Amino acid sequence: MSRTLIVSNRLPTKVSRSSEGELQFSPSEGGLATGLGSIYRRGENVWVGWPGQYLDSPEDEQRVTEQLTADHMQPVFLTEQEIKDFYEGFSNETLWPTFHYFAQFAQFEPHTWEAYEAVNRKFCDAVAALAGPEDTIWVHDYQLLLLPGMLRERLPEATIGFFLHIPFPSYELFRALPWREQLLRGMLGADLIGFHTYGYVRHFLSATERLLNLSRRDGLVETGTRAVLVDAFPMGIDYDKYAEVAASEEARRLEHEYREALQGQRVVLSIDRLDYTKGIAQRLRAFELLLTRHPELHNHVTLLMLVVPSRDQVAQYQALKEEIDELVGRINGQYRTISWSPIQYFYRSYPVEELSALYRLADVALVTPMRDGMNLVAKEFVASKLDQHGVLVLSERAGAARELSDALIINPTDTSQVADTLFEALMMPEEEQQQRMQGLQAIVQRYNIHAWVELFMDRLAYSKIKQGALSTD
Ligand code: GDG
Repeated sequence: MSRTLIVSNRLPTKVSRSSEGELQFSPSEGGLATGLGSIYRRGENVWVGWPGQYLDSPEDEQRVTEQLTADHMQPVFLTEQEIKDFYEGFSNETLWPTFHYFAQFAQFEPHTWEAYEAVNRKFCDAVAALAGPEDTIWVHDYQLLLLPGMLRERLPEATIGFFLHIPFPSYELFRALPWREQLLRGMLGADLIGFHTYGYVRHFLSATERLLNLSRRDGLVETGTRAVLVDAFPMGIDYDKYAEVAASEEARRLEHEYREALQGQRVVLSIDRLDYTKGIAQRLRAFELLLTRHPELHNHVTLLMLVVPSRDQVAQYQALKEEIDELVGRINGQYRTISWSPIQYFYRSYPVEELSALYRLADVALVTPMRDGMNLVAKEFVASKLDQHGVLVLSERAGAARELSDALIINPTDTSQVADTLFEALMMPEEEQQQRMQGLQAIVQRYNIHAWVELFMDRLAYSKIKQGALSTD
């Protein structure tokens, strides 16, 4: 029977250690895990990836493997050095900043590149050991750009799809990478390469043309021996699941509890992983400007800001955490009263019911990344608004802005515009809110995660047929 093997750096379950040293299993946060969470358990499908924790004994590895394989997952274990060089190093200090236009943060270290190659090879071994000839292999994201090429060498006939969850940058950014040709060739091992938007597709095609001299025809890149299909697939969410949680007794109860505690405040909501790409500090400055410009809002509006800890071993993330702590302290220090705190800041992760209660509660969702492949938080907010009250303020530099045109679209570096738009959102008449929300819901409901998977898989099957036709031409 044919299966789909999903391959990504992180598994949807993460392993951690309790303070007593016990192994614990919990769901991973992040767009990929939440997005594909409902897919991988179907049939005989398997998800291959790292469980997010260094394990120092074969017994622990054995235990984790047993537990995960029983739930459709195949772990790939990383050594401490690999975590440092492959994950924190090349993935998060070279590729992540470069692809998000933070070139000034990018490190170019030959030893982290070597670790990146070695870990991609490790994943290749794990997938090759599992894959049957009928299986479809679907590789995800920037940590595994070399994997499709390695798999193609090992399994020339395999059906391989690749999807990039972050932006593909413009040629001028991409060409700074010393290993740019190898990275492109790695991706081109796939039969189908998917991105969230046509903008990213265009950047990728331009890079293959200018760096590898490859021509393209009908959306296919000709590599000399094969033709690779490249297309845009804007990722959706499990709409029904989010709507269902929002309708649950628990989400309603929590919303009621928070509403009581906030005593009639209007609520602006912000939810992100801690990341410099998400524009969290700029957002705080825009909120501060709103308070400066509109004293009438004092005591009446609260920014609820959830920041989920992420990559805290990387220097820039530690610096950002300090900057946020300081900004929140300064703004609250300046404006707070005995009964009002302008910003309620939480630095931890929450269960989905609590997130859902916050989505329900919010009058405005403020989503202002500097760069974001897609941004699922914006879509989850929309799906949770069962009463269609609420306004989405969204950065033009999130992939989601292409689809969600009924949001109030802003330029995240224009603090003044963000502050004014936030004011407009807070003042928007109920009827306009409902109209816009209906438009947003129609899009998010229709182009949901199931439609996304189906479309990607259909195109992958089509590209394979096309490939067969080309090789017999
Ligand atoms: C990458 C790309 C792209 C957040 N806090 C909690 C929590 N979350 C969940 C949200 C959402 C996910 O994490 C975040 O997804 P995003 O899409 O916003 O951002 P990234 O993690 O950066 O994801 C991004 C995505 O991949 C998919 O392709 O959209 O552009 O950067 O689902 O709900 N979940 C829980 N507790 C929290 O406290 N349980």
